[in-house]
Amino acid sequence: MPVPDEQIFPHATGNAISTVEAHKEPQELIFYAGWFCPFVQRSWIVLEEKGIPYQYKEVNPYKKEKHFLDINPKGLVPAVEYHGKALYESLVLCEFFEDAYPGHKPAILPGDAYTKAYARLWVDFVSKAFVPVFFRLIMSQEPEKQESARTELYDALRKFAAQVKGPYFLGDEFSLVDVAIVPFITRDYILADHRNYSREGISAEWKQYADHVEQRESVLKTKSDKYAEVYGRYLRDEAQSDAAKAIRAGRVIP
Ligand SMILES: N[C@@H](CCC(=O)N[C@@H](CS)C(=O)NCC(=O)O)C(=O)O
Repeated sequence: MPVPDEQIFPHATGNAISTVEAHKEPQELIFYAGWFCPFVQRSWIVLEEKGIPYQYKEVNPYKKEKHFLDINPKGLVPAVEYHGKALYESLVLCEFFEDAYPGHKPAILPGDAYTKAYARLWVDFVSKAFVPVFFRLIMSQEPEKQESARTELYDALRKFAAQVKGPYFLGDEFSLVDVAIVPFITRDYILADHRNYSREGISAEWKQYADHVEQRESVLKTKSDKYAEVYGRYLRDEAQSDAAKAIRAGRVIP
């Protein structure tokens, strides 16, 4: 029997347990999270990078409970309540944290207008050219569909890696571009185990970048060790998440 989405493992595991434990106390910023979610990990990394006080609340978004739909009508994690007002969308939240907590460093977007716009261009590339094909490759069952998704994924990551200044995407400073992609790097062992993916098969630049960025402290602090159990539903093409339904229907993921 397939495991329904609403019965996923209920809490963070691995390194992320102690980060969750350290953020139980009420704060003016409530972070509604799912430990397993790569989009959550983006916003969580920025909270940890900046040392912003937040209260972590685990939500199972597949249950679509009313109290959570009141915060995010889309019913997706991550979401926040800030002084009683709600916001959601991982990348919007990352920029919100930067704007709402200007005293909390490091900045995740460069001060220079051109470089900031350039960073946003590559965040957009991650959202459009990489994330959908990451899910499509995991969900593909037939060998020829896997092959075509893998070719598309490799092509996107080669283009991305060719722009990496090193060690981070923009050079010495960790930025929103790294934040946007690193949760998927943390989970790429699932592709390596099941979809014939390898970092070195993409390019030496990609491997060097991926090996380095996944060791960032904020990434390690927000990392769980049970991702493979969640992605089993995707690997068997049984997931009923909004993203999985969109990928199957050829729609843009929500
Ligand atoms: N575009 C959203 C995507 C968030 C998202 O898809 N979250 C998933 C978990 S990884 C979710 O809440 N899924 C619940 C569902 O699909 O019903 C973002 O970047 O925040």
